[in-house]
Amino acid sequence: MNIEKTALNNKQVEIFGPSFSNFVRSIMLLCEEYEIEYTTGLEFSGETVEFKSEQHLQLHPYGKLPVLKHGELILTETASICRYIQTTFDGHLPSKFPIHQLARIDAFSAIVSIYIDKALIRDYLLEFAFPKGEAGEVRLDVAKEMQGAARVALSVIEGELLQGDALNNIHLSVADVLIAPMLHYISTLPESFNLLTEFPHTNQYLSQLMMRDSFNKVLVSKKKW
Ligand SMILES: N[C@@H](CCC(=O)N[C@@H](CS)C(=O)NCC(=O)O)C(=O)O
Repeated sequence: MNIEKTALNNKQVEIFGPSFSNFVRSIMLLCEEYEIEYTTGLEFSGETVEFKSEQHLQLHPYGKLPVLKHGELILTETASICRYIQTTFDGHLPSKFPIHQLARIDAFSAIVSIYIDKALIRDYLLEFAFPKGEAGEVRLDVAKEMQGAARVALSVIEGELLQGDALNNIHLSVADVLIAPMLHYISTLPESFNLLTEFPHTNQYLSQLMMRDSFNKVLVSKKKW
């Protein structure tokens, strides 16, 4: 109980994972929004933890990133981490989102973390970020093959923007911070691979989010694909 109370006053977290990861970026966005101090990288609890090492597997049984440390609490899975941060640091949350809307945001966050991330990031963007061609080149044919599923993912987002209430509300939702780093990465792809241009509401939504200082700070692209 005392430990939990202390946590509420402790506005410092460690994020285990590199700052280029879209999921790490989701947590960084929330930290920026709530003015929480954070670190990123493979340093955790004062030690360097190698990716997929025994230590890493103790933190996450499937060796995934990110992992959060807040005081005594160690937490995995980005959507759960974001929910924890929002409920811990946003005293106004109950008045921002009615319970049914919060439940729909939660459900859409799962859709984003599981299916949309796979289609946009794992199977598509990563072809550019970590090219797997024989001479280290981007396999454009593979990327093209993945465009169908990426378009489906973007149409799910477009549909949610038009008919749902998980995204683009007056107040930022966990689903917003999960989706924004994914969309931002897609927007940085070479012209014929930037599928965002085919989805006007989604494109506009990203532009609006990028007007926030925190998004502008965290969602940077150093890489020229
Ligand atoms: N379900 C996890 C997925 C996290 C995830 O896939 N993270 C990527 C980095 S962005 C990762 O750990 N990739 C390494 C791997 O899959 O082996 C979450 O939502 O946090």
